[in-house]
Amino acid sequence: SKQYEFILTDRPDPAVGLITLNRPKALNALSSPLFLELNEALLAFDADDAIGAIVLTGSERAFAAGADIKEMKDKQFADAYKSRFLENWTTLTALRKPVIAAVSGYALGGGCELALSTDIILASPTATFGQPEINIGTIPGGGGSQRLAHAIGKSRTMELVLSGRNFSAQEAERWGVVSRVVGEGEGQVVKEAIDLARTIASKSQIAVQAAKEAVNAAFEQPLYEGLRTERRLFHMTFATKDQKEGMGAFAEKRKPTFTHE
Ligand code: CO8
Repeated sequence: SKQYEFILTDRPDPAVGLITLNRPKALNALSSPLFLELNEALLAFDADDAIGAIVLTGSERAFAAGADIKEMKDKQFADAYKSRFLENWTTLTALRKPVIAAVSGYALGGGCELALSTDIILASPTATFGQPEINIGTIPGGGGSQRLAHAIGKSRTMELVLSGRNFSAQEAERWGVVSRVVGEGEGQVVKEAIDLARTIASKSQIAVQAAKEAVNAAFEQPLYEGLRTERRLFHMTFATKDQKEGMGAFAEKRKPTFTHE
């Protein structure tokens, strides 16, 4: 597979793409060059028909400690605005395939926002989340104020974003920011994320894509529209071979073989 400078890519299973952020000396600070590579790797896995789900992770010490402060510190408004600084962070949210974040260590600022942009977050007990931008004279810019507010409500989001205090994996689990905290042990969170990705990849890709689109509608549309989106996608599945195979296999008491058609 392609060699990158700031990330590693791997295929722990033929149907699973793994991307590891790899700027250890900077705690995986999300520089622009890193983000270009990340987007390239995400789009390549997304376009690969053999891949059913993608896992995104960092190191034991840091998922990512934020956008690169050293790169940003002298930036001027005109340049940031004209170049749409960091707008390419939204590439991840436009993928068809599910992305699972496996978070160990620091997920701060843009690192927390990157995790929040994925579809499912699994956390190691060591994970530390936070939006500390207020401590350096700015505010979240990668969706943190919006996605946290959706996930955990106004009062908690205000407290975190205005005070800049970090929150633990346990708090993140209690509040529903992450789907679960996995057991202790080095590499455990990545292993469990790969297992989950493999499970998802064993389903019909069309059904998985439709399910992801339906759940996202709950965050992007009013309830009435979201319900209609879901129903239309549900009806759509009846035009697929995978639905015939899935329900046929159930009736015949055998395991389905999905062909993603
Ligand atoms: N940017 C650049 N370098 C970083 C960053 C960062 N965000 N975080 C850590 N580093 C570097 C340090 O400068 C240090 O480098 P060096 O060895 O050259 O001095 C190295 O990583 C190791 O860090 P520390 O020595 O500080 O390690 P500690 O264990 O003492 O502390 C912390 C770890 C607590 C994580 C600490 O490094 C820290 O506070 N980091 C900054 C956290 C932060 O404020 N993040 C938010 C950044 S702002 C942001 O993300 C805005 C997002 C906007 C997104 C917009 C999208 C559209």
